Amino acid sequence: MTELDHHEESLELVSPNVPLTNISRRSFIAVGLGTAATLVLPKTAQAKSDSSNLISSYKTTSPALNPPSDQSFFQPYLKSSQDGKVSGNWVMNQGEVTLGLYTGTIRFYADESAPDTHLIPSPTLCVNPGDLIEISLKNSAPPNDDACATHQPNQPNCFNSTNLHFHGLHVSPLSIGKDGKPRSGGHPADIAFSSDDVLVEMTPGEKNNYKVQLPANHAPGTHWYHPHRHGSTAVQVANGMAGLIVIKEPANQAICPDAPDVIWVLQDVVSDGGTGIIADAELYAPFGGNPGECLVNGQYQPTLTVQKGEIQRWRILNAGASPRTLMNLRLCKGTVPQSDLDALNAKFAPGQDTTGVPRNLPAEPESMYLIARDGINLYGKKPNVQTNHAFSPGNRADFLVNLAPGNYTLIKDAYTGSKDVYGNAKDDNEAVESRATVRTRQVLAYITVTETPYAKAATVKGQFEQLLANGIPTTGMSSYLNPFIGEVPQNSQPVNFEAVPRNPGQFTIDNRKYGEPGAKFTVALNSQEEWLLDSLSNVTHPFHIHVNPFQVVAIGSKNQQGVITWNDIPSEDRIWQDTVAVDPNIPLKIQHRFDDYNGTFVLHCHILFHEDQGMMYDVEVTGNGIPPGVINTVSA
Ligand SMILES: [Cu+2]
Repeated sequence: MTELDHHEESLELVSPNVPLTNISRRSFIAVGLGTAATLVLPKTAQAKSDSSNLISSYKTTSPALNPPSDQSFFQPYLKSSQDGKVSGNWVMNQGEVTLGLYTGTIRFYADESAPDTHLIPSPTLCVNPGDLIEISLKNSAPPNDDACATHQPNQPNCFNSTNLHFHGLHVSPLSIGKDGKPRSGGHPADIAFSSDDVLVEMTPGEKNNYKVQLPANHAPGTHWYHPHRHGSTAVQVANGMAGLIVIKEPANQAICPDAPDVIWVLQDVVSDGGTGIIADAELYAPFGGNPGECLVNGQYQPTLTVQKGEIQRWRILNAGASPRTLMNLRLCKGTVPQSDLDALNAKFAPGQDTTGVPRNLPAEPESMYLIARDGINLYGKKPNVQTNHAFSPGNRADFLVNLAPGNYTLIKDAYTGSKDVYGNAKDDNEAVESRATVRTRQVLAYITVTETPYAKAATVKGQFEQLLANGIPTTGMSSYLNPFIGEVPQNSQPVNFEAVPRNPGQFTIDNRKYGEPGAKFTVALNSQEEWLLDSLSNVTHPFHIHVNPFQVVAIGSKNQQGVITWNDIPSEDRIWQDTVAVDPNIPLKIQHRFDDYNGTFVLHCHILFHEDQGMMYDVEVTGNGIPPGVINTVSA
């Protein structure tokens, strides 16, 4: 037995989140380099738990979603609601984890019954409109370091303090106090339960109950959850703390109901230059050129096998936290080797002349059919056929794919910006500057479509053709997605993102950092407003706002004198989303309505390293809305 064989055998008991093939490659690299890292590997294996420790309520397939024919393509564990409720007892823990090619001591979610078994990505919660999400979360991480007690405002801090955010959900942003009254933030000692309240703070040892009541008319969609405590958000999300929330389509809104669902959670691991993971304060240093890799469901470059005629619905989440994960998401024909992308990355090394060098790899494109952006269906529209999708941290994209037998490659290419509201990527000659992404292209996954016929091919084909002919029905569309009424007043306060990257960076909105006087919008319940978003420095910032989605209604073009020419989006082309990349010199007008829920929540840059360092505002909706834990019984 060779040394390499021995290591592979030692690692067979790792959690199923870590594929053996990845370990093999990592072992191979370590052996090939002749470093001491090989000696560490058996210890890594011992530190992990056998997958049989996992409680049986977690599955990777469920009748709630149509499973793909390929049962070996790893899907995150899944919990489905029963009798109107999905529940879990979770801990945030810290321990040694191997992700893709790297190993490090990082923070993760785990089930209370197996607290040392990391769930990366975290379980997919599969629910229906009107369901209750009930999560008891205990912070089992070690105590915070000494710097936690003395940190300055908007300095990354207290990396072991946490909370929970439900990104994309139209739910209350408040908690209910032990006195029975709605409240914002505080510690669990004063809280009976929380809805989507990101002002809550859970220090190590504290436990909080989350009861997130979806309204009966919640739109179906692909959403997600992650920690959102200002100061430690980026570290924890970058460590891998994120999971999907799928709100199932009611039968009258179903899109290609027999198409199998494939979940793709894209997470970025940032490495220390060797085989270690950067997991703490060093993450906040400007690191556009840092090594690392983007994983799919915790796997490095997995292969998805698809049967002939198996039209699939891909639900893709960009759970990245850093500028590295701004990307163009491209499906290409054929097998693109990683070496082709590495070669192009090398041409953008600092100091290189990139004149005439293509930003996006020349490759033969394959079509994907966008049916939802940020989880919200393109109601009343036909699927948007795309080959290159500008995809920012926080975004979701639901695509139908209809692939002929053959080989394909899904790649993370350099970000070029969006040319429209559907996220179609700009061509090379109009690409926005994106320093972090021109050096981090990679293969995300390989797809092989076999000649084996898919059992339900004829049924799915019929549904797909009907969808292409008729578009996505508006039947049952939720009231909070209705068109705006009359003139939408413009708020005179702009959302101007300004970044001065240094260590620590200077990240402001309209010259204010989070918590400073004026770093707040106050709006009335059920009012509608138009806001202006702009990036005043040469960096892209993805704008995200909690609780209510918005529509981009105009895309600007700023000349060198700062004069903006506006290109209005025709009303029939407008779509709903909750996260939009704001590129330099391309300001946006958005319209949103503050329906149903009062209370304070936040808007922020979804490059979470920027958020933690100040790029966040409070948004207070005044009035009497639906309190936490109360269901809105409106049926549409
Ligand atoms: Cu930013």
